[in-house]
Amino acid sequence: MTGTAAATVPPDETPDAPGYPAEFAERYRAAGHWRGETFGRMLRERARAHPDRVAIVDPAGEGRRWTYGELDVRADRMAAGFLARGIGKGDRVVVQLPNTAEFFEVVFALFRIGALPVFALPAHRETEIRHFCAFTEAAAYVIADTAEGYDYRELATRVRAEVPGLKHVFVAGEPGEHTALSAVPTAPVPVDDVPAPHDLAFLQLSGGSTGVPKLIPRTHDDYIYSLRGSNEICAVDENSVYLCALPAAHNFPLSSPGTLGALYAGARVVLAPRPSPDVAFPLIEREGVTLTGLVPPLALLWTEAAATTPYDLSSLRVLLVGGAKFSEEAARRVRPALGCTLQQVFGMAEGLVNYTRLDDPEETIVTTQGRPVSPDDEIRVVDDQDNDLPAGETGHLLTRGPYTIRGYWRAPAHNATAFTADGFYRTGDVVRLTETGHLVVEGRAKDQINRGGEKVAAEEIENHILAHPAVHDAAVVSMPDAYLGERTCAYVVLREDAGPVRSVHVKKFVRERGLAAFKVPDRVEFVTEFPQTGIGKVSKKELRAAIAARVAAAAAQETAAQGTAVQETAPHTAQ
Ligand code: OOB
Repeated sequence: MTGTAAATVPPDETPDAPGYPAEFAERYRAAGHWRGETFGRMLRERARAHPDRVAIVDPAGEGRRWTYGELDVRADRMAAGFLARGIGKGDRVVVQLPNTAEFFEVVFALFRIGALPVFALPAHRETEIRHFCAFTEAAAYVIADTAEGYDYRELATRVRAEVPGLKHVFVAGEPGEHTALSAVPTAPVPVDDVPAPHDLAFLQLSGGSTGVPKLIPRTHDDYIYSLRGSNEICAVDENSVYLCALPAAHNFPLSSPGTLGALYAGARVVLAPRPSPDVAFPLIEREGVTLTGLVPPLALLWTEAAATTPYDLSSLRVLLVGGAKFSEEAARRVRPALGCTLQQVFGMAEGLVNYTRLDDPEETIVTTQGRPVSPDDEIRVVDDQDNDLPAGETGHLLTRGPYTIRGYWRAPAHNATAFTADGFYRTGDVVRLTETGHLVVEGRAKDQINRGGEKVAAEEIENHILAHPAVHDAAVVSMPDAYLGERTCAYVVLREDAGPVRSVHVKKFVRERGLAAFKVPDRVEFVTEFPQTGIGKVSKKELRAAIAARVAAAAAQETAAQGTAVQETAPHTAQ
């Protein structure tokens, strides 16, 4: 699958960075959005201004605290080592690291030489990593030895056997048969061909709704603008302490305002190996964390855990919540439970980020998903035919602006439909604009499941299920879930001659194809045929309604059973 995807899109026929038209680039520069900064220079400038200030706190192992000066020197040495191994400007490097200090050492080294990190998540497995390495023709793949009980070196061995072009595997920790990351750094050397501000800085992953994840090309100029804008809106300055609790490579903790926003401001980044309250709360107390970002299920967990925690969370000023819809009910609990201001974030790796403002009325904070970062973010809410809707009506969100991409990387066919002719990105989100210009996310038109912020492309999973020899057809839809908001349900039609297949077999089959665990269907329903739409397509709307009804009925039954149990036990307890 991955090999063919790479082979069908010859690199020289499609631009790597479907660019911003000149008139827009000029406008964004004239407005002061694009200021000609690069990540490499940004770190150098901060290191010169305040070399001894702590930049990164990594509590793993015996704990590390790197100053700006130290991070700068480390990035230089790592950059020189990468260059010495033949990795240079424009080369792609798949980075799959947990929340450790090396993540920053590696990505700033790559930024400095103009090589492009491809941001994989620790949850990704063989199928995804093979695709990233093959499709981007990656020169190198950077991993940790093990994390959360998983051995990435074995994964790398398998990927390397399948992607011959992958020259290097660098391992933070014990390298096994690969190369130790610690063996890479050498004496710093001048970099001849430094990246320009309009050059690509990295490739981010799309949540996606297609068979394979698309790659998002972001430039230094556009991304740094989103950091600067986010810092201003979230009041991040040199006294801020940002806790990175979500996976560092994801766009939300990376840039909204995230670790890179914090480093841009000269603030301190504290890395949490896991986002659970038992790990994060002690770090908040110890480091005086002032802000962090969470997906809704974790925000719920934190608000519950805060009630009984022995840790002092009073340094926390702002909790950003985004990645999936945060219910109004849950949003109302944040301030009383954590004593901080909630900022809802509705963002996307493709660009556009919306925040509620710190001084918005509480009602706006709890009932909307914010408004855009930039005055030059263009927002359209349209009907199915791309006609603009009257103000306040619910429709498809289209957007264009100074930090929103104009196309995915090497995906001309997909770009033809994912963007309008005049460059608006079709977000796939269904929204409504309030009178104050805030957006309320009402739903989604894209064929994706948002599993508490983790995105699952239905088509991707359907393709894997279809590979099962007993499966005739598959349709993956979302089902409501009290904790994650949504989970995945796979409807499956078996072949007539298929032997007995159970739900666990389908789940195991998908897992064994080497996918991130969050993509394995939560539930499998067997049916003999799918409901159809008027024009003979599978009606996912009906499938969603059917599973939602079953989930609701089961919940009602459970509540009723509990009620009976209470009634039955009540006389006894009363005695
Ligand atoms: C963030 O980025 P992605 O690329 O993983 O996912 C983007 C999609 C959006 O198109 C939307 O469908 C959904 O995630 N989403 C939300 C949301 N925030 C994101 N849906 C409802 N309410 C929200 N607050 O998820 C992301 C990137 C930067 C900052 C924050 C989140």
